[in-house]
Amino acid sequence: MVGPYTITYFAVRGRCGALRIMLADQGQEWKEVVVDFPEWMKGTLKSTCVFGQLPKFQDGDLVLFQSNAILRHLGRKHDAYGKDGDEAALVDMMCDGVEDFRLKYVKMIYQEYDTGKDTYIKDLPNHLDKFEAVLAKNKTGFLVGNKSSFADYNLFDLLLNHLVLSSTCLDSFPSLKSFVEKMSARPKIKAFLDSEAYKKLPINGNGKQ
Ligand code: GTS
Repeated sequence: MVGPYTITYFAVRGRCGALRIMLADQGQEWKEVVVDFPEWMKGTLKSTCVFGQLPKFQDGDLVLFQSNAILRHLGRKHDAYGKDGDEAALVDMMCDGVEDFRLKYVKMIYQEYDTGKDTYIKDLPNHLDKFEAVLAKNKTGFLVGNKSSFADYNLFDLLLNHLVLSSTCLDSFPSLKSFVEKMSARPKIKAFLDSEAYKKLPINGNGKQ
C-alpha cells in the first residue's frame, strides 16, 4: 500500500536520492509525481513552491520544501534522529556537514564540470577525511550512535555519487568504504538500488556525473 508520502521532483536522483533511500530502508512506500522541465518552465507549479524550487514533499496534509527539512521530518517520524537530544544535535551537525559537501559537488557538476572536475577529484580527500574520522571514532558503522539516522542516508547517497565520479575515491578511507558496503547490503536498500525506478534516473539534471 502506498503510504501518505508523495515526492514531486524532476526525473533525477539529485536532492531526492537520500530521502528515497531512507524511505526504502524504513519500509515505506511513496508516490512520485515527476515534473518535466518544459512544464516546470511554465511557472505554474513553481509559483506554488515556498522557495520556487523542488523537491516538494507531502505527508498527508503537510507540505514541505527543502530536502534537508524533509530528511529531518522523516528522521523524527521514523526514529532515525538519534536516541536523545545530544545525539539529535550530532545528527544535525553531520547532516549540515554533508550539505556543505553536497553544495561543492553540485557546484562542480553544474558550473565547473569541464574545467574543475580533475581539481575537485584531487581535493576530495580533504572532504572525505572528515567523515572517515567520525566513522572511525564511532566504530558502530554509523555517523552517530548505534543505528542509522537521516545523516547516514544523506552521506551514503552522496558517496554513491562520488563513486560514479571517481570509482577509487574511497580506496584510502576504510571506514567510508565499509560504510558504503554495509549500507548497500541492507536488504531494503539493496532492493531499492537494484530497482528500475532507481537505476533509470540520472544522478543530475544536466547529465553530468
Ligand atoms: N535547498 C533546496 C533543497 O535542498 O531542496 C534546493 C532545491 C533546488 O536547488 N532545486 C532545484 C530547482 O528546483 C532542482 S535540483 O537542484 O534539486 O535538481 N531548480 C529549478 C528552479 O527553477 O530553481
